[in-house]
Amino acid sequence: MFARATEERTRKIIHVDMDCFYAAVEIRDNPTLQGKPVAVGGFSNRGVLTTANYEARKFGVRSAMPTQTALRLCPQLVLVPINFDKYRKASRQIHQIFREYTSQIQPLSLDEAYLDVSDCELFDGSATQIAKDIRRKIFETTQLTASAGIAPNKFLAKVASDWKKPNGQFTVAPSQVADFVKALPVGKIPGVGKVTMKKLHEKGYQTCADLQVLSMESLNAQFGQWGVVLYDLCRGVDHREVSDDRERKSLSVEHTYSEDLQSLEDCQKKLPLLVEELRERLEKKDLLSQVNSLVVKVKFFDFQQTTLEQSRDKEVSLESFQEMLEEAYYREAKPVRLLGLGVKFKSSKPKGKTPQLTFF
Ligand code: TTP
Ligand code: MG
Repeated sequence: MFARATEERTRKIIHVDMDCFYAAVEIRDNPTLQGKPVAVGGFSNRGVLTTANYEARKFGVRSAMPTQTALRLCPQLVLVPINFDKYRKASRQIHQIFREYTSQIQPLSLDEAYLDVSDCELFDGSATQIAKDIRRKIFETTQLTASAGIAPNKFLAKVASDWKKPNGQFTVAPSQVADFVKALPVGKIPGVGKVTMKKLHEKGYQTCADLQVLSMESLNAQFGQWGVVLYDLCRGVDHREVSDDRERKSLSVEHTYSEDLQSLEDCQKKLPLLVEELRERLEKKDLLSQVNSLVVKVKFFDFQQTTLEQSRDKEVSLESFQEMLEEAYYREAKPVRLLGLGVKFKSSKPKGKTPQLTFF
């Protein structure tokens, strides 16, 4: 009679992530690259790689690594130019496959998405089998391999998709959640990027088990409202829905420096932390997939300010912002008191006459 009115049902979430996506597409289309260490991108003046295949990763080559560093680690590395049209085409094919299983799909980037398959009746509702079938179909259609994580929520599904990479999958069943989450480093928690991770490490928290000893009040006092979410996350509880968040229009981070930055080089040195903060906030809100354009704001010592917005094919990456900052800085080339980085989101509303957004 007094049963809880709203029993929460266990969800089945799959996180699909293509293996070394851009590189895999390039190797598929040029079989002479097979077996060789390959990286994509990195040709611009401040060249940074977008990704590398597993042969190159054996040498320590990584995404976002400067080309010069990568070539030092792996002199025989083959560099291939970026070809977004091809990646977009593969991405469209993958999404079409997803739609055969569920309509609840949340893309995170071209090669990554969450699927809520709680209502999918195929394979007697086995999410593990569904994930296997999705990966099989992706390979059949695109000749590319994908990895998957299967879990009762987005946090654990995403962690699990890395477990058996490349070309593998891992399931965290509801009964395994408590054990699985305890050993996870705090850096795996969604929204914990480099900045928060450093804070947590300084306080002596390395794993989710370390955080579990803290009361909700204590987490709230240390991290504000987000501490309350953290209380759940470190226990493997994550209520975020698989859905697009299309209503928010922009998000930004900015910093005023106590001493003016005297050169472009000084400004560039400040960028990694700002990019990291921005990415962290986007990840916390699961908004990375919604980014439509990037914005850089530079306020000079005399309060004159300039903003630069770019959209096509821009990723929320250090490399993109470095290029934009260079352009914005040289409009005036004088000491800088404030730097701001931001993104604008795709709009779900029909295009029409809307007032210009005030950005920062
Ligand atoms: P990821 O899924 O992070 O990486 P990946 O698919 O290359 O490799 P993994 O097997 O570990 O999943 O990113 C997907 C694509 O996004 C990647 O192929 C290239 C691009 N990318 C960038 O352009 N810059 C970056 O810093 C990262 C991380 C990815
Ligand atoms: Mg990937």
